[in-house]
Amino acid sequence: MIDKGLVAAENTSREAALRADYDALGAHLDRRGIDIGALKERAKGFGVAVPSWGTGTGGTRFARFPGEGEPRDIFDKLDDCGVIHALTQATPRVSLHIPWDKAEPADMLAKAEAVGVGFDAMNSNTFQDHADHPLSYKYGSLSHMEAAVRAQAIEHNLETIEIGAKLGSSALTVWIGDGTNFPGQSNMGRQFERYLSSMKEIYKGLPEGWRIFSEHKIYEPAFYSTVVQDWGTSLMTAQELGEKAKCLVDLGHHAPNVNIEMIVSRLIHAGKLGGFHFNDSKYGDDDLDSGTIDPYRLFLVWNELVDAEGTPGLDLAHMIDQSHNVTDPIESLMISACEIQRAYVQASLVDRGALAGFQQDNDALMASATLRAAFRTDVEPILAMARLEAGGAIDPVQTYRASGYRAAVAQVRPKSTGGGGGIV
Ligand code: LRH
Ligand code: MN
Ligand code: MN
Repeated sequence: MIDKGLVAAENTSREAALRADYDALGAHLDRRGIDIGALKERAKGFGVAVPSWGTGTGGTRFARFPGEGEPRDIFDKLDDCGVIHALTQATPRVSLHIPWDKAEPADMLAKAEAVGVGFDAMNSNTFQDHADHPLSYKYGSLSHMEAAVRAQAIEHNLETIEIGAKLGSSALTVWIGDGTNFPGQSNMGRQFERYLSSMKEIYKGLPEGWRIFSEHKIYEPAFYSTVVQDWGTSLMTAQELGEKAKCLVDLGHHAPNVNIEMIVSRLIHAGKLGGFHFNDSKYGDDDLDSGTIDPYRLFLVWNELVDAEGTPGLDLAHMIDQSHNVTDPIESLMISACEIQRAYVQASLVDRGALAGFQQDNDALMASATLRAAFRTDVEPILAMARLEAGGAIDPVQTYRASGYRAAVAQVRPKSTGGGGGIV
């Protein structure tokens, strides 16, 4: 883990500059009628879950280039997640993927407690074959033609819930790769019906207080049609299943230029928004660090969420879903957590009264300028002060580098081999 003394020393070297920046920003916001202290408290209350699978180096469909000190198992991954939370104070939970993270639940709980994190939504996996599943998912899982394959996939989801229940999780995210590569390969209507009836079986197995999230994705691994390809299908699914079913929006799962913030608004309207997989992308499901390609889009998504605060029943699971090929995953996940938190704080300083007035008057120019005024405000001193006061690092990445954590774990974690891609 990261030595607390090191964090304190690193913070001491940056504290005077931070206080000066924070005071200057406070005076600036005060002139705009905004209380910096209230924003700092919001920043402190923010949390986004880290994906266990994001702590390892991902790959492309072509190759994987492993880094030093890659986590060997869920216990190493939890160590890494503990580091991310210790430094950012913004990632209190971890989202697990089964079977990738299968281990004795009591041991996972003990490890999580030791490193100071809890568990968010569980993820099932029927987009690849499992060593202990006799039947293949090559031609689908929950929507497969064969009842036996569907039953095996349903059973896996129920097992994932069972593991999650022992860990204190209360949600299951279902993403399937089912679809087709060629027109005519499958009857799209009947395939969707098979999917729905499988999901109904899983829904019946949800324990009290649990929710099920359906995650849509436009394409990949299926390249012609995908069973749960967009938010319309996801919404239909959630509506047909019932109250405990919600939709999960992975920002990378849409066609380029799709207005994701509007999808968010519609799902809130329907009472069916359940959570997010945050990441960024330029072309497809690129799984790049949040806020590194289109930070304005991230801000606009948060603008909808902040605007909807207080909506009855709106209870969102915020998670990151990324894959790292050329960066240290811990650094990338810290950057993402901070960028998501930044968008949240920036969205929190939108002058909503003024915005409503401009909308009422059809003053498009000033309405848009009102959003951009919030987006342009550099809230870094607020984020850094929130981290400092919560016991984190003013500069998480530099503090992490100074700690030598990666080199230290590389001593005990054997170098993993490269090979093909695989992570979706
Ligand atoms: C699919 C996806 C889904 C999976 C994860 C590994 O592209 O976004 O959430 O569980 O990637
Ligand atoms: Mn995802
Ligand atoms: Mn994805």
